[in-house]
Amino acid sequence: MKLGIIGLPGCGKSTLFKALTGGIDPGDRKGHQEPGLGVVKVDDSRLDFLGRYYKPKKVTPVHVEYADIAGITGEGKSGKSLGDRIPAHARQVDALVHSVRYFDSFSLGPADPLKDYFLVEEELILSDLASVEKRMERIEKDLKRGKKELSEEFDLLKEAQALLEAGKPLRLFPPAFESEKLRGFAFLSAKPELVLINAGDDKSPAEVGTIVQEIRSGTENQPRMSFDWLYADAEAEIALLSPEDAREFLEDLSLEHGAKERIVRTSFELLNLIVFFTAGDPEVRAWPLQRGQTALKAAGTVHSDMERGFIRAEVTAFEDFREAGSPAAAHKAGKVRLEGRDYLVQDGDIILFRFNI
Ligand SMILES: Nc1nc2c(ncn2[C@@H]2O[C@H](COP(=O)(O)OP(=O)(O)O)[C@@H](O)[C@H]2O)c(=O)[nH]1
Ligand SMILES: [Mg+2]
Repeated sequence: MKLGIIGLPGCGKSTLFKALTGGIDPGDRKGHQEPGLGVVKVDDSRLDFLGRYYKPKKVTPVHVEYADIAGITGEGKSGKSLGDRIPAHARQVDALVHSVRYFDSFSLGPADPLKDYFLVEEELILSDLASVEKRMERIEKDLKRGKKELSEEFDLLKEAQALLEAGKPLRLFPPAFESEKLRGFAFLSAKPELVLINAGDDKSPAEVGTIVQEIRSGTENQPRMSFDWLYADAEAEIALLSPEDAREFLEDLSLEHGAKERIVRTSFELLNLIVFFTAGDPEVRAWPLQRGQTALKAAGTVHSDMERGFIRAEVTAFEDFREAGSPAAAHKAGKVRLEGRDYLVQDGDIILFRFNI
């Protein structure tokens, strides 16, 4: 899972990146097009439990990759299309983390989160509009040459264009992320987006709540969006501390978990991801999976051979395993289910795939 942090210059992207990755410093990236990259392990107490039980050589958590993407300049109103100024990396991520400044800054002035949010959204929309129009021009020529098979794509693009021209993101146009014809464009305004308010420590949770509410109503409950907030400056410092010291500071901020845990959780929800486990001696491992996917798809996540030669899945819900205390006890209690390829995997399933190739 790859998440790209976007936002206006000085909104706190690099600070946020540090808070989320546990202190990795993306450095001074001014003028760089390469994003800072950081990989974070996703903590999961269920995985820890399985690790303690099996004592395998290797315990592998889910990993989340964050990219600190520079380059959104917020000059959309000047009439220039900024499509080419948004780094290509932004298209390759599974979701955007849109960082919004809610702290006053000496160089940038007082915070205006609502204005900043929509400025960046406009950039995403303009960027997508540029891609759509470029492709439409191309297709128009091909259609004249008789390539009729492109007309369906053209019609979809035309609908997307109308929406974008009205200043709306493609999140509102499901074919933009569902249709085979359009998915490949990786439209920015169609990506799942976590709006993350970066608050100064003089802002109260109630004040942040008001800002979130304002952006929410301004975006009219668009799908594929979620909201969260943090004190990025403080959390970037906390991310450097030992777990014990960190806990103390988090308590001072009335927070139960650090930004790292909270934001990963919100991102999982946003992307509709669940976790299943494979457990045995050489390796105990957590795997991310789209909610609503089948056992066959889960098998393919682990290994393509398991998908090809799939026979069945032996499934134990994590809570049942914990209660039973061992695989044998789980069997005896009738908690190990034999499931076929169409079984819908549930969050926390421990799965043994039987396959034959
Ligand atoms: N007061 C305050 N300052 C912050 C916060 N987050 C970032 N900053 C400061 O804002 C400036 C820009 O932050 P940076 O993370 O480099 O922004 P970027 O340009 O988006 O990567 C830095 O001086 C940060 O220390 C915050 O939550 N509160
Ligand atoms: Mg930066």
